[in-house]
Amino acid sequence: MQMTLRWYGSKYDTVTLKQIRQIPGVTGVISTLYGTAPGEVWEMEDILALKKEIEDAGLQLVGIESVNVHDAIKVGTPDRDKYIDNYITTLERLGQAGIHMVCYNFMPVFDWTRTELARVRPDGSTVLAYTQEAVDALNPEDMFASISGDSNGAILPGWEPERMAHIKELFEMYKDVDDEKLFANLKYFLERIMPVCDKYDINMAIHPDDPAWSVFGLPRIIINKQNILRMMKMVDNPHNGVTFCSGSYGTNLENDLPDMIRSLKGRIHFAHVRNLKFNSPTDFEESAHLSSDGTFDMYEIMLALYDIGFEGPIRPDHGRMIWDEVAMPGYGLYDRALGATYLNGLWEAICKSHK
Ligand code: DNO
Repeated sequence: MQMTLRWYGSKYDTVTLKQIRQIPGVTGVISTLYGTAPGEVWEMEDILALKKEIEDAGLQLVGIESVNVHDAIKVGTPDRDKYIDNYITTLERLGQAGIHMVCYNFMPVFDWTRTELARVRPDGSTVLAYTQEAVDALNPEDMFASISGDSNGAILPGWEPERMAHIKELFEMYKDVDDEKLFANLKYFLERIMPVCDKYDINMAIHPDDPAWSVFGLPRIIINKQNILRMMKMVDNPHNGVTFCSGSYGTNLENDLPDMIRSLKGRIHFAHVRNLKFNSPTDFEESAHLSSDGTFDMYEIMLALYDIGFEGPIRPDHGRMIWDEVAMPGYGLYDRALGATYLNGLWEAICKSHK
């Protein structure tokens, strides 16, 4: 596996490439053109400039998180082909630039959903947290306002103010879309993009829905083993794969994470590894990566990745805000660096004990 860190680009990130380069064992970053809107074609010169900036800092651009999918594609509106054509052009350019992994999601309206961005833990760190009760008490239109005050001024991925301004229209667009329609629209999208992925050897890595259940009545399908295996089968191409995100699948305690990893052998193209601490089945917070700080056995997760021969990029995921750092919630330097170091330690121990 290759240890990476997510980086939003020098215009948006508080963390510098120099800092990332100094985390032991981190050799690459996962980045994106954060200023582009879903559906836009990415300019080749912007892709190459991003790559060059990262390489000049002594790191590798290992993949993209995310090339976002326009809502027309998820809803399956008559103009979806135009947006799929744009997506294909972007993939072509990424392929030509030597980038072979693209993370995306197929979540309607919202990307990941949290109800608190700065819950204070007993040690004084602050973390992202979710309670179903808070979601049940809110209108979707109020969701954005309720959390944006805690974002430290950052634009959160998937919560861009321009999109959130149209939230009522977005909900309207999805009103006839149920799980089956969403599956069919995903299949249509994947079938159209697979030829360009085959041509340029691009691994598509779908990110799970987070939390792994329906929020505000919207359909959500990338939530459990049964559904991802269905997705792998419906477009049975090795380039159709997943981002295995322990923190997202792990929101549903019925998901057996190591078992899911083993069932996806060969189709995990990217791994996000982090822990969650559950206070009740519908109230969880994003703890430190360390097993004993949360609910998951991180050793078992890393062992499952080892067992399937995982060789792709991995990254620590959301970190706590510690040591008075001010950064995008979940994406500060310090706790993610600790996470990377811890995961590298587990990996080294697993490799050596299996020799
Ligand atoms: C949250 C991230 C997600 C992820 C997208 C992928 O911090 O893991 O926003 O990047 O869902 O498209």
